[in-house]
This record gives sequence, C-alpha cells and structure tokens, in this order.
Amino acid sequence: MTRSRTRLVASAGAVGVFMGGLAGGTLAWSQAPAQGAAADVVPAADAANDPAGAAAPAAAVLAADTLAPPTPENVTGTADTTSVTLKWSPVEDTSLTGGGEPSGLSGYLIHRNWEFLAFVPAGTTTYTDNAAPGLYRYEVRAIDLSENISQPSPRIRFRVGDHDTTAPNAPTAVSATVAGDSATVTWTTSTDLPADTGIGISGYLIHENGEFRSFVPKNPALPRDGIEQMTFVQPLTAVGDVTLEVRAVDLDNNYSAPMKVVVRH
Ligand SMILES: [Ca+2]
Repeated sequence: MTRSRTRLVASAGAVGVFMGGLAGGTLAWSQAPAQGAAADVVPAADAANDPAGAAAPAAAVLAADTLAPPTPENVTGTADTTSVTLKWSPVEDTSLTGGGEPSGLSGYLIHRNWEFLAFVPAGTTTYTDNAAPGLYRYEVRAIDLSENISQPSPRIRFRVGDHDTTAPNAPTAVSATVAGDSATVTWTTSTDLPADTGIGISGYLIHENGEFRSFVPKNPALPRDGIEQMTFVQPLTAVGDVTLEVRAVDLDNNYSAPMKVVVRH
C-alpha cells in the first residue's frame, strides 16, 4: 500500500508546509508553485498501478522516515515587560538506525502553557513571544519533514511584566522530630501568589531560633507549584527549646510568613 504525502513548497527561502497525509512506504510531494500562484499539489503515483514509477519524480521518493528528530537542547531565553525571547541550539534530523532515510528538519514547534503557540522554520533558532503580562512556560520541539516530532525540551518559565512582589502562601502542617543533633522537619508546600502570575516557588528557608540555617529548593520534579509534603533534616546548634521556622520564597525573593515549630534538643 502506498500512501501519498503532499507538501507545498513555497518560494525560495520559505519553508515547506505539510498538508497532511500518513507516513507510508513512499513519499512524494508537489512541485514548487510559482510565487503568488495557487499551490499545485500533485498526488503521489500509486505504485500498484505504475510499477515503473514513471509518474513519480525519482528524486522525490524516499524510504519512509519514521523517527523523530533529536530534542532541542540548550533552550534559554529572556523576558522583559512585554515579551519573552527564546533561543536554542539547532537540531539536525540525523539518520538513525531503523528509521529510514532522514527527511530533513522542517522546523520547531513552540508550546506555551501546554498549548501550541508557533512554528519556527528550520534555520531559525529564536522566537519572540509578545505576550501580555503573566507567567508562561515554554517547550520547544523539533519536527521533521515527515511530521515526526521530538520529545519536548525541558520546560522553562518566564514572567512577563513587572517583577513579582507578592509573597507565596506560607507552608502549612509544619512538624519536626529530633534525633540526636538533627531535627527532621516536615511541611506541606506552598503555592506562589498571585495565583495566575506569580513567578513560582523557589524553595524554603529554615531558621533556628531566628537565625537563617538552610535553603531547601522546591522539588524540581514537580512541574507546577502544588501541594506535597517536603522533609528536610536540619542540624541543630541550639540547645533546650529550639524554635524552627519554615518560610516559602519565590523566584523574585518574596518570602512568606514563617510557620513555627518548637522542638526540644
Ligand atoms: Ca510571588
């Protein structure tokens, strides 16, 4: 069975755009339309009816590329009061064992807050999102000319607009038990505020009798701020009744009210 794939090839310098179709044993695509002309979509020859393949341009027939391109790496960016600019390292749609011939890179897919935002053609490795003030998470995926899509890059987060000046919620359910010269401190994590535009929790500050002792980073495996238990073993230096405090701090260094627990050491 041969399924056809059609591609519109725009004028020089532009990117090919897929119009759909399923991957199969043979790929074929259209001729380049004249600039400004309607796209001239030529279906692939049916191999069963045309065993010689005379109707299909030989140069356009490739073994199916069924493997995704590599995941974009080194995704970084900057944000200001009106936009986020992303950049990443270029991806090559390399030949991989068992995946057929590489079809070549089509470009990159930008997702923002888990929704598709933009397509960036191959050869370009930056994208500027002119976004309203708010908090945004971005992912970059590579897509090849056979519509294989890579895994997403690690998610990165930016806040557009003025700095976050609102403290997170305080942690709750703070408790501690002492063993030897350490206290095992447990708390329920915080959510950053404002709820929709807060820059996000950075971690937690531990104080002992009013003195800063430790910074405990938030669990990086937790993609969004959320409710979970955290545990940290804090060495104790004071003796007697010792007051431990846990504060949440956000990425703009706003910190919450302390939640206190007193232990005997
Ligand atoms: Ca905040």
